[in-house]
Amino acid sequence: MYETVALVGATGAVGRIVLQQLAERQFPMKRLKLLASQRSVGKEVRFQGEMIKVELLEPGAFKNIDLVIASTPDEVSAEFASWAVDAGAVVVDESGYWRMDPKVPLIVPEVNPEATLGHEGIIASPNCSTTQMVVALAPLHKAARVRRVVVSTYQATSGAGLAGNEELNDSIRQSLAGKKHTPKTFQYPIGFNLIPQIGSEKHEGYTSEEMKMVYETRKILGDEEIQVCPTCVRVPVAIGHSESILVETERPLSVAEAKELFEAAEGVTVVDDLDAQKYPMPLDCDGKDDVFVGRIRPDISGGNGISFWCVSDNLRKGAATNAVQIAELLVKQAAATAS
Ligand code: 11C
Repeated sequence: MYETVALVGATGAVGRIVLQQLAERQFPMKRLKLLASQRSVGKEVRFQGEMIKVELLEPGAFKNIDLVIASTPDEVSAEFASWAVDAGAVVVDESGYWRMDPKVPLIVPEVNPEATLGHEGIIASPNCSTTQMVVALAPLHKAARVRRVVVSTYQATSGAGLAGNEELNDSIRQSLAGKKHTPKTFQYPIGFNLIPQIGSEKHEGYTSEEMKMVYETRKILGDEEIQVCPTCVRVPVAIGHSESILVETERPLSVAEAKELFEAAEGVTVVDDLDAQKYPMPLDCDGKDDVFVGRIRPDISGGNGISFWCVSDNLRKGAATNAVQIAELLVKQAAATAS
């Protein structure tokens, strides 16, 4: 089973929430080891009332470890994952490095849990903007086959880690003080601004973040014919990515049917009453694990689509919660195999 767990990247924005989630969800483990780069070695992190020292991420660090949950930059994951797998551990990886590897399942437990069964030691968790979108699209895809998606994102600064939120605060402070803010994490000052670029140019003017939404959506929903046209925008919000989504399905869906499908879907909460001014907003979704959907309406531009608004805590369902849910799925599958 998965009794000894190593968390790689415990001091980062996502790592901290993974720790909270392991405790809140009472993940059934006997020992937790914290690993990080040299910069964080020796720091102490509180977990369930106990202080745990961060140890060095090195080839020998995974001896007697059953399960690794990792939130690191791509290049770190590229290096350490084989150390862990060679030592016999299963890695649940939140970086972008392994996601599109054909041998690596890319998992959102509410959507494609069965895909974990063929894993060869590494399981990837998707990009946060993809995760919330596929949780919402999955019930529509199952019922009516998704053909085309046009999505614009409004992504929180915490998507860029702790440094992103520090920069948001600095930028707002400097702006209010009438001073010039020199950005380090984002391309431009983010306070009182929007930046229509996340990642670098990847394909025909689309950024790496946008192309993740294209490729990862197809892999998770298991349909290479789904067309996705994304625009990813950084906004001055600390936590919670929002998305405006227009989805076209093979079989036309009415608004009432789409709403019923959302309401019945695991991991989706519908907040949709325009007259009562009820719709999902980042401030309300901060600290929650579900994907929130509202503003469900028909495509009045002549297409066969449904338009909706989707918000989720990018550090929780977009990252930490999804990874811990994958770990829970592994435990469940191991118990089913053993019985
Ligand atoms: C952001 N979505 O908001 C990114 C962060 O591939 O896991 C996560 C990047 C990734 O900047």
